[in-house]
Amino acid sequence: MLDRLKELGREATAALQSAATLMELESVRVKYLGRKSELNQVSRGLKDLESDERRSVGRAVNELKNELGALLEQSKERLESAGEPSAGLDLTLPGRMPWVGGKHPLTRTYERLESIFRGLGFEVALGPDVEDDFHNFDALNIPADHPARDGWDTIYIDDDSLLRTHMSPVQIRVMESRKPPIRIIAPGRVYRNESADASHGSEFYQLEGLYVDRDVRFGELKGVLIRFMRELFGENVTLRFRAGFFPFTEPSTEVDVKCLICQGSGCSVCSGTGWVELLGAGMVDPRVFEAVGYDPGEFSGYAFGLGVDRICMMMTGTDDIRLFLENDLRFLRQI
Ligand code: FA5
Repeated sequence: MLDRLKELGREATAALQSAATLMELESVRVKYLGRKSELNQVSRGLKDLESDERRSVGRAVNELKNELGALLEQSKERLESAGEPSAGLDLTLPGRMPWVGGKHPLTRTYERLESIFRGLGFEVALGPDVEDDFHNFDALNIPADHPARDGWDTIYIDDDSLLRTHMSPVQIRVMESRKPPIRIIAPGRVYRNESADASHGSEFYQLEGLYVDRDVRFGELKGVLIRFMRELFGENVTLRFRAGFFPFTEPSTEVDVKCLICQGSGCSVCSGTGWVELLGAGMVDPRVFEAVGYDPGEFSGYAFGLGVDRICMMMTGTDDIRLFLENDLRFLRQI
């Protein structure tokens, strides 16, 4: 036994002295001085030895432990002074990524919509948040005394300036500035003086689309909207085209998607109906063409306006539109 201890001592000394890193030193310590080391086993077996042998082996074990302990300290100092990092550092652990922020879910949704429509040949057009009556209403065939104005609860700034209630005024601005063919999308924030609930915001985002050329048909509008919805939600999305009314389109339609929050069984987002209205659309009314100086006998077109927040809700499974503007990082990090 004493011979074996001597041999063990020689091996451990050589290993401690030749350890090149603190990590290597730590494994040498575990091997020769750790709980499962041979030296520790000898130590634990002392009680089974005859008393003479127990005394001599016990002394040799203690001396060896002290010697190796001192050697371990020396080697540690040697490596640390040579610039080795602490032995507690586990280089195999994955790093901690710093939080670098990210895009708001509404921005991500808009970017996705833009990329789909760009792929379908649309370019982006912009307009001002503060509009006048002419662009927000009159040119869109909604004169001052028209009851349809009630449909947009308007926030006026003064007699003739207001916060745009929808993105359709950008259609007018684009048509005023150029001739067909026109194929644009107009994204932006809109404002309505209405009280918010799970699916209605008083500030929200819309994306308007407009295509004007010769001989544009309703079938093309339907085709573009179906293609767009399938690109966005997948080929199996269930859509519903309902007859609708907008003063600036005729005929008009509203398009609903089967609620992706409750899969159509009814929830607060779809008000228990199983369907969520995502957009309004239709063929541009001849009176709109007249307002911008186009000949309605020569040109035809379609327009649509979709709710970006509602689409974002469907894409992210968010069941309350108000969460998007609360800026609670716990929510924003989650989706
Ligand atoms: C309009 O604003 C029309 N300008 C859309 C349009 C454009 C029709 C071109 C025809 C041709 P509407 O008010 O329905 O329509 O709004 C369009 C979409 O915006 C709705 O389908 C819905 O997805 C979204 N939306 C409407 N009101 C709210 C609201 N309060 N909160 C969140 N999203 C809304």
